[in-house]
Amino acid sequence: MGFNCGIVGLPNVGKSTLFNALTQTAAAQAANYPFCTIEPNVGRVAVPDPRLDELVRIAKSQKEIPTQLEFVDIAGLVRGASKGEGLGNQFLANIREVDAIVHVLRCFVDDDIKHVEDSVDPVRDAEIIETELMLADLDSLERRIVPLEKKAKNGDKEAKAQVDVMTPVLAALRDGKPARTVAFDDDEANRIFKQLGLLTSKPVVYACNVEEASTAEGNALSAKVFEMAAREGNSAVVISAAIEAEIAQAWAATRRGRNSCRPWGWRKPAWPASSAPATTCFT
Ligand SMILES: Nc1nc2c(ncn2[C@@H]2O[C@H](COP(=O)(O)OP(=O)(O)OP(=O)(O)O)[C@@H](O)[C@H]2O)c(=O)[nH]1
Ligand SMILES: [Mg+2]
Repeated sequence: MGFNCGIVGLPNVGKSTLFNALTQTAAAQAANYPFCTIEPNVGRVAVPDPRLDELVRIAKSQKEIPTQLEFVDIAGLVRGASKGEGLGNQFLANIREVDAIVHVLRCFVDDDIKHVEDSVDPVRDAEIIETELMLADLDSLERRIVPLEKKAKNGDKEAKAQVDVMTPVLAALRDGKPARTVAFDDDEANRIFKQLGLLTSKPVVYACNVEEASTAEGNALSAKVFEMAAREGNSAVVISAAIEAEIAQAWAATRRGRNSCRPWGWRKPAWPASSAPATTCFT
């Protein structure tokens, strides 16, 4: 079974550009105006794994089917989205089922690319998005708990178990804390918690979108995001979505020209493996 990631962030920060880089396509329209994406873009990429190559070799398998990562690129969220600002928050339903959230944060300065908050501050932006995700979770739980409480009062055990999980999560959300801060120590409660599909219960990877020159080391803005991620127990990576998308598309075009990675056995490309597209074939 593959792993699914939902890509979130403010408008115009590079979400679709990153989606195109990851999927080696130009499938998602990426353009310099907020709310360019309206309908979600869904793409899958194969994850290269040298261990699988070795198993295929030993077992002399006819086919090698690598695991897949699915990415869902959705419309940008803005401050007040839960109250209908911008495009609202209805499209978050498209990422309720994902395993992890990739949160794209603008860490590049470029006066030609409009920022909806009119200044570049990735930590503030992260808080805006996290607040909107918490409000979406709060709204969804508040609607779901009412009928369950009635059932629980009438002796429905499953409903009672769900209410027992939802109640501390609601308290945390009302207190401005994400659902992931609530811990349960029994398996059944954890199963119910996972089934709630709360956006703020999912692990987050902050993708710091920096200018090309800072791809290797990051910059002062991405350093602040790394500090925030460490405090929260989340992770962060540095990317330059624009240059990654360019490389990925050039690489995909070359590969189409050659038909496939096999049977020629390609040489390692000039750029380091860490910045190579996910479906790059190394031999
Ligand atoms: N200078 C610079 N521009 C970038 C970078 N990444 C993306 N952009 C530009 O920023 C603009 C917005 O990029 P998108 O990928 O469409 O942004 P988005 O977050 O999907 O925006 P919405 O769909 O409107 O929410 C485009 O013009 C991109 O070329 C970057 O690393 N540096
Ligand atoms: Mg977009």
